[in-house]
Amino acid sequence: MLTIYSDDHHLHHGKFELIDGQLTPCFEKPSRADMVLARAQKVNLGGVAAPREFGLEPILRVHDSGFVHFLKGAWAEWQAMGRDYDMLPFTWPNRRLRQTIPDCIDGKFGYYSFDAGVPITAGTWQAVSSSVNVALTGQAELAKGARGVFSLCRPPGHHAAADYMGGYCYFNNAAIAAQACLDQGAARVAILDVDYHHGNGTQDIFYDRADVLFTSIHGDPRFEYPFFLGYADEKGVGVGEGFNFNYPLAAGSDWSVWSLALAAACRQIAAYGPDVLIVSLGVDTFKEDPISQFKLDSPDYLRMGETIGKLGLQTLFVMEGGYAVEEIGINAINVLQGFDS
Ligand code: Q9C
Ligand code: ZN
Repeated sequence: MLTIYSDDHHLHHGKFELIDGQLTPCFEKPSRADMVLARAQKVNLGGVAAPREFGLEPILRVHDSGFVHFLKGAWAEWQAMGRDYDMLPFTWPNRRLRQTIPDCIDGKFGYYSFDAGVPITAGTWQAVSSSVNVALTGQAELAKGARGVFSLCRPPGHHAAADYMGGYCYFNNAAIAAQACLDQGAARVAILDVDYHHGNGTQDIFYDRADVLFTSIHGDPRFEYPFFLGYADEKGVGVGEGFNFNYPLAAGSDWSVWSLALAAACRQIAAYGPDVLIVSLGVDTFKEDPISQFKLDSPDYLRMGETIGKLGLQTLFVMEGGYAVEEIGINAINVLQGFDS
């Protein structure tokens, strides 16, 4: 399987995030993607190609134009305030607050985010733009006929909605790739989100649509981030009703439990009959993951890939989370090797 990868992700390296009441070095760091790339090369997964440039047009098919331009100009605005350390938001338009876009950078950042897990640095715009190009280049390879392609995206994307970022995610790489498939003539795209966290951004983007089926297996939001979306009764709305399926699981879930949810999700995907499958591939379900509470082991990822492969669909794998850096390469590439087997 071909891997699409750009070194530009190194340009995004936030310093701190707020965890358990403490400013902690960011878990979402460049070594994550470096380790996945190293493993793909070590096992000869199937070559590595650089992304092509797609510009803003495919991003604007999914994201709000005000949001995109805020992100593009944010660092310059921050610097104009005489600030040269990482940007972080700290106030959000909660219930009964005005949904208004203030003039100042701190107000705008709050408006266009839902948590403080999204540091913006000097290189963030270049990194997030390249991450989208990595996803779109993978989609283009799929359109040319590949059975499976791996877009080694970093930063990840599935927590980002049309007009807000959060949870280490800025642009929703998987959603942008799905929309590109539709814009090139696909009738239906299925998304399978196997990251430990619910893909709230992806769900929100396609919630009122029938042309994208969204399925997600994740830590139950009653106890796990993102807390405010990802419950089993979220089925879609309007013409989108019946095209959204969440599988929230208890803390401590291992493969015996997780694989039942995967089987159920695969049945939904097969019944939908999509032209293309996009997998939001997070491996933070791993038993040693520092911020997660599932118990998958490295060989389980081979079985995960095999099960996905049995759907017999053209499949784009888009990298999302996974914070056990030592094993992230083995686990992510195991999914792809299982798929190819
Ligand atoms: N104390 C992805 O995996 N922070 N994002 C949790 C818990 C947010 C994860 C803090 C985790 C976001 C792409
Ligand atoms: Zn995650």
